[in-house]
Formats: sequence, structure tokens, C-alpha cells
Amino acid sequence: MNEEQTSLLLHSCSRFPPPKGVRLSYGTAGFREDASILQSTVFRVGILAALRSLKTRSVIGLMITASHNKVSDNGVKIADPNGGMLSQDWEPFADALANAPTPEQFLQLLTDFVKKENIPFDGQQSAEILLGRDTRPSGGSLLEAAKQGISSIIGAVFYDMGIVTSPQLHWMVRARNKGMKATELDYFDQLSSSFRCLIDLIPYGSGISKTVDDILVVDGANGVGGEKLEALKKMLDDLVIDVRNCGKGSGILNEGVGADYVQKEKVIPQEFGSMDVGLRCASLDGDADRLVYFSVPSNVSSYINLVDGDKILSLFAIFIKEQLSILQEAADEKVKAIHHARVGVVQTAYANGASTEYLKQLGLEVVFTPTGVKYLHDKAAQYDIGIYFEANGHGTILFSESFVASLETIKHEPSSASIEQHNAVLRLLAVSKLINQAVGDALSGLLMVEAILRYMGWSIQKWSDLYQDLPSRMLKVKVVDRTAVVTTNAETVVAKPPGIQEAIDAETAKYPQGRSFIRPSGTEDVIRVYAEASSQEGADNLASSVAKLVD
Ligand code: NG1
Ligand code: ZN
Repeated sequence: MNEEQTSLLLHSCSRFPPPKGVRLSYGTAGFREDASILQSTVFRVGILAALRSLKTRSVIGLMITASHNKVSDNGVKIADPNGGMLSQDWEPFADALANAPTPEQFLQLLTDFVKKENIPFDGQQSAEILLGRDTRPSGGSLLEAAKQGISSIIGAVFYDMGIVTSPQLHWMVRARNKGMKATELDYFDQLSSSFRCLIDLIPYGSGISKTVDDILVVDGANGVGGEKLEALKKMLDDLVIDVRNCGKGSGILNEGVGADYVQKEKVIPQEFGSMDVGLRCASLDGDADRLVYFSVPSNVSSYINLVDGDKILSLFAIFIKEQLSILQEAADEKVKAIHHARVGVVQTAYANGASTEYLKQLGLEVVFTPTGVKYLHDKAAQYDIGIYFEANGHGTILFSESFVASLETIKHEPSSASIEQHNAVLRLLAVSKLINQAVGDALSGLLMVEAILRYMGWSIQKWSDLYQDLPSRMLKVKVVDRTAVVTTNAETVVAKPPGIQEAIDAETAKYPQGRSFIRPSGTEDVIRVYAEASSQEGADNLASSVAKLVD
């Protein structure tokens, strides 16, 4: 590192002292804390993003968001060249950088890492970072800190993409690295045109062209998603969307609204009520990477009928499976090969047991990973078509590049496939363009759900009736040190502290269809408790007795 670079780093770093008495950790979704203590962290992540760009010789993303957390929190995460999350082997370095107490120690860490990773750091190579943030009021000043961090690396430049959803930024990074156009308009264009393509491919006479519940009502969590959906819907004729909680009124981000609230509390979000009985409703989270659907039941109650990520996954799986089965009788070898695609479904321990049972009955290969998109995403990427979802509504469908190439070949070359077989191939291709290949994306997921429901001719009720969820309860317990709990087997078994797993097993055995597990949250200072049983009362009781074991 030359002298100019060293003094630039030391000087700028000294203007962003780290918070005292806080241990920062790059968790399942980057760093997340109260926004007031994040200046130094975001500044340092700016530097980290520049290093990542130098190392990978690609465009990198930096997103400032705390997703579904309360409005006073914020966070920062990095998007890798393929649009996915930061490679896991860099996370310990991210932790170390964020926690270095002095500018000198920070510089030492940086110098050692640059050497170890062989990062071209001679001021000759350029680095490029796309910046994005959600609507949080703290976002503006944190973005400044990120810019200062990037600017303290000679040769690094940033492009401010403004207020965007997390999936938009991830999509843009991926698109840029593929040499594609990557503005917000390009994103909207791709989503709306592939949606149109799927609708046009619905066989004549099947499906509901227009039904009473054809309007979709969306809860935007008072965040960025609602605002973007308002813009996107202008490009979608044929789909009537009423967006509420778009953050323009007095409502507060994620307070009594949004996918996390709706999924965890199972209650009607603000601005929704008896006028929505029977309508198809959806909820996005604060940065629009999660999506759940729900309906308001006709009986007077504050509870909703939740259609969660597991049911979105099931709907997607049914559709994909149906397209592949259309190709079963194909005479053309290339088309027949599509029928034999390796399809994998990826879930976490939070998936409702009834969904796993249902997916297995469909004959699908279901695998489990620990919580956190990065784990699910990596697993799903091992298949030709990998469908992953967390129960909370974060998920997508990944298509391998070679599989998409085969679909493209069939699209463009003459084959002996029948029209319906050819259309099935075109549908799969449209899905691969509609559904975000970088991360879970509430906006693209929503269009996918809408297209499939129309193709199937299903109401939300019909979709919801695919299977009955087992009653479940999620609790969180505040603890002094959440890292004291260590889990194994995709988080279903507690390895440490000793004795707890046996106690959980003993409690679980008391309930028919009982299942329970605990794990430290990666985004909050809590231990999460999950329980399932044949009755709601059973799930509630099991969860609270397991919570007592942790307290
Ligand atoms: P933690 O706080 O680690 O449970 C939560 C979600 C994850 C994931 C991350 C990132 C649950 C139970 N956990 O993680 O699935 O979405 O936030 O946002 O919903
Ligand atoms: Zn989110």
C-alpha cells in the first residue's frame, strides 16, 4: 500500500470512530443495529465493498437497510458479483474490520487481509460499487458514510442508485456484471414483459380471466416496496392492484404492518379490515424481499388466514412440476431432456411441517438448511431448478445457466415439440426471467403468484386449501449472550449448552404432532423459540415451556 493510500485511510478512518462497548457481527443479513451507532460500521463496509470489487474485478453492491426491523434500526450488507450475499469466507474479516478499535489497528487488519487474499491494491485497478438504501430516515447520513469509505480507496467509484428495494439492488449488481442494462426501468421492463409473456401463454379457455377477487390489495409495510409497486403497476395492464401503506401517510415503517408482522402475529395489518373480506391480499416487508399473502375471514376477528412462504413455495413447485410433466411424452430428445430436469426444494426448520409433508407427497426432493438466505440460496443453486423459501416469505426460484441455455435453444431452433410442449418451455423461460435470480424479491414473487393463480384458475382460498398448516407459535427470549446456544442439524438440535436438547425433547413428547427447536437469531439479540403441535393451544404451551428452558 503506498503512502498516499495509507494516510488517506488513516485520516478518513479517524473521522468515524467505532461505538464503544458494542460487538458488531455480520449476521444472516449483514450488520444490523440501532442506526445511531452505525456510522463507523457503514463507513468500514464501504471500504470492504471496494476491496471486494478489487478482488473479484466486478461490480459490488452495498445496501443500507434493516428490512423488517423497527424504523430506528438500520443495517448494511454487501451484494456479491452474482447478486447474491457476500461470500461467507469474507464474513469474519467483515467482523474484524467493524470491531477494530483504532484507525491503526484497522489499517493493520486491512494490510494483512489484502496480502492474504492477494487483492490487487496498487491504485491501478478500479473498483465499482452500486449503492442503495431503503426509506429509513437514517439512510441518508449512513449512505454518506458509505461514500466516504469507498472514496478512501484510491481508484474506487460508487454509483448511487437512490432509494431501492434490496432485491432491486441485487438485481442491478448481477445485471451489470452480466453486461446487461441495469437501471430501475430495465428491472421494471424485465418484470412486466415476462409477466405479460406468462399471461399470454395461458391456454385459451382455462384459468380465470376475470373473477370477483381479481383485485389484489397490497400492504407495502410503509416502506420502499409500496412505492416501487405503484410505479411497476403502471406497466401492467390486466392486473388491478390497490397499494396501501406505501409510506406516504402517517404510518410508520413496519409498525403494525408488513410481511414480518403479518406472518408472525397472523393479524390484520393497519389500513385493512372488514372491507377486504374475501379479497386476495399480500404483504411486503420493509425492503421488499419478503412476500406473504393473506385473506381477511368473514367472521369478526383480528386474525387473518395466512398464506405464507411455504404455500408460495408449494404453488411455485406445482406450476414448475406441471410444466415439466407436459414434456413427458415429447418425442424430441432435447425437449424430453427438459422433462428430466433436477428439481430441488429447499426449506428451513421454520417451514410448517404440513408443507414439507405436502411437497414430499408431490414427489419432490426436499432438503433443509440453516436459517439465512445465503444457505438456502447456495443449496438451491445446486439444481437445474432450485426453489427455496423461508416460511416468512423470502425466497425465489433459481435456474442453472445450462438449463436456461437448453430452454433458449428449444425456443429458437425448430423441434418436433407440440404447441403445448413448446409453450411449456416458453413458460419456464419466462419464469426464469420474471423471478429474481439474485435474491428473494417480493415484487417479482408477487407477479409470479398472480400469473400462476390465473393459469390455474384458482382463488386465494383454493390455493390456501392445498394443505392445512399445523398450528405453530414463535417466541423470542431476550438473553445476555445469544451465542451461548449452539445448534446443529440445520438448527433442529441444540449442541450447547448441554442438557437443553433433552429437556426440549421431553416437553415435545407431551404434544401430539409436537415439534420444537431453539436457535440464536442472526439479526436480533434474542433466542428464537419455535413450536408446532396438532392444536394451537398445544403449540402455544409447548413454545412457552421451551422458552422457560432458555430463560
Ligand atoms: P433471524 O433473526 O436470524 O431469525 C430473520 C429471519 C430469517 C431471515 C433473516 C434476514 C425468521 C425466523 N428469521 O433472521 O429467516 O429472513 O431475518 O432478514 O423469520
Ligand atoms: Zn427484508
